[in-house]
Amino acid sequence: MSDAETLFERIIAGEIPSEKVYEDETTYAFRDIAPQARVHVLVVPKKRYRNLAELASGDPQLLADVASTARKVAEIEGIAESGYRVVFNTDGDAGQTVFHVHAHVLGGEQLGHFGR
Ligand code: DGP
Repeated sequence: MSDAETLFERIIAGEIPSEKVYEDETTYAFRDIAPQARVHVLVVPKKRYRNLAELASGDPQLLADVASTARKVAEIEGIAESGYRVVFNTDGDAGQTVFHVHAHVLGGEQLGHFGR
């Protein structure tokens, strides 16, 4: 992992404004700037790992915290019952653009199926 700070460290630090949905000791959740669904919230661990694979091997408890925050976001946003999707884009073919692992929580409408 490079030491270069990513956009999300600056968002977590409040240096770049964001629309916060939830925060606790280890995670921060905020609205995506370019929503792909009626509800589109990003959940990030405050400690940076590059992607899901590095988070899973480096700090499984923190991955569990991210999953727990995704569930809380769904409850806060009122989509826990209707259903929602949680996505971790990982590197090149998935189009990951910010290399600070984040879960996309998507819902609030019928989502299209996976694919190209
Ligand atoms: P990914 O492609 O999985 O790396 O997703 C990065 C997401 O980050 C993308 O959906 C757009 C979002 N994003 C990029 N810049 C900003 C920003 O400055 N503020 C917010 N709230 N979201 C951002």
